[in-house]
Amino acid sequence: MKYIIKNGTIVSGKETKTADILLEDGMIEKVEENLTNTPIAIDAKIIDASGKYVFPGFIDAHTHFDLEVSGTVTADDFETGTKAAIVGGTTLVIDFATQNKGETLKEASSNWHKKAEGRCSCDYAFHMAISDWNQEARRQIADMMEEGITTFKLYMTYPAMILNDGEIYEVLKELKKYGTFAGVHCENAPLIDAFIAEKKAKGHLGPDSHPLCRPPQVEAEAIHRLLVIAKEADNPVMVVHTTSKAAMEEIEIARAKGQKVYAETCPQYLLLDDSYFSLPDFKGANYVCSPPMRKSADQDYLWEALKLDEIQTISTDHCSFTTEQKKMGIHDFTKIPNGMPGVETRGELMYTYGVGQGKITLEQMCRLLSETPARLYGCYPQKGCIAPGSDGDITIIDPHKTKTIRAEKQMQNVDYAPFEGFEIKGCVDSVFLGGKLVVEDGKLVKANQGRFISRRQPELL
Ligand code: DUC
Ligand code: ZN
Ligand code: ZN
Repeated sequence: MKYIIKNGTIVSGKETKTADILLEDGMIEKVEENLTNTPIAIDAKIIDASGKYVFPGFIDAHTHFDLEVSGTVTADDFETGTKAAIVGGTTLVIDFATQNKGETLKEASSNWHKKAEGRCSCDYAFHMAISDWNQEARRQIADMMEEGITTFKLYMTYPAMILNDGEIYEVLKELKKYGTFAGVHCENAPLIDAFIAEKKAKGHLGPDSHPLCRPPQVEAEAIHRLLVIAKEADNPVMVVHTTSKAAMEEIEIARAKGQKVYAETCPQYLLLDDSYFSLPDFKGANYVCSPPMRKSADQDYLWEALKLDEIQTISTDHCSFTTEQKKMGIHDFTKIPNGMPGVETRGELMYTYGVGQGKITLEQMCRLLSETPARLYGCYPQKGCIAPGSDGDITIIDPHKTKTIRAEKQMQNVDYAPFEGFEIKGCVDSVFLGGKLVVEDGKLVKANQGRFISRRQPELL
């Protein structure tokens, strides 16, 4: 099927313009004015996008689907997670293939391919999370690059995945040889353990203790340390899920000294605060994620950083558990599986509360959700771009359409919605994936069209 998306306001990282888009054979064939008046239009289906915003499909570069955490498995697997992603306008997720200790990187990659293959309703790619650094892992970085798994992830906390500072240094230095970088989860693990021991000794075992054991300084210290390590390794690094003013300040100081540092944040750190951890009836557990949400002053600081282009990407850290799973920690907050859903709501939240409230521009939204992740993660201009030759991945937002976020209406396989009751003004209307119309009027009409995206080396912006 051939489509012409007519008269939409096409958004790029640089500008907005009104034009028509011809989609054919999975690709964007033409972006020109008045295509519907040409012979090309005869056998094309016309989609009228007048008054709507036409974005390159959104990329969520931070999801955890079908991941084992704390003795349970995330509620969303690749089937439910990518259905939620696509109705939210995300046409590519980059999930974390995770090496368990004792496994090789190739085994981890093969495990993740098995989890995802044939089940995805949006395109998917993998970063490789290295949890066991040894000679074999070092050798297999080359294999990962060959396979199109061209970016990596390291954890400075979580016993199952943590690497020490020396190991992080070695990995970052090795990645430099391949012209690539890692995203790093920055928290000071021993300090968290000491704070937890104090809370437990006092009998403070509820979810409200969670943020107190992982305060902003625990994150900021780890970021500082990571940036010292990255400087020694002489390689750029991505600080994932940046939550706070203290965290951003560490990044800004390093940048001021000439270091290349990328920063990612997530909607929960922009729109939710730490008061959610104190919700009654164990509802605070639904918000337990690491690092935790902060104060409203931190939110303001992050919005300002977005406005100043100091943050490069907005992803979700989608890592969902049902309220039943969260109950694993009913008597001990450290047993609550960490993570929240979010893959479905990111685009609409960022449009409504970012663009709609004048905090970011349409062009910035395009850079944060599409163009920059595509560049940094080695798939631009195949993704992240509306231009002839790019994949036919398009997300159309209707700025006049409204809704209220409700758990019972969501595709995410969870019985609660972290943004329950949030009003949306600017809904995902239609989504094209590989030139196919897969979401119409906000509803999934064609499932299972996703394919694996083998990526190239990043653009080290
Ligand atoms: N944080 C979470 O809350 N969940 C998954 C992984 C992470 O870093
Ligand atoms: Zn993390
Ligand atoms: Zn994560």
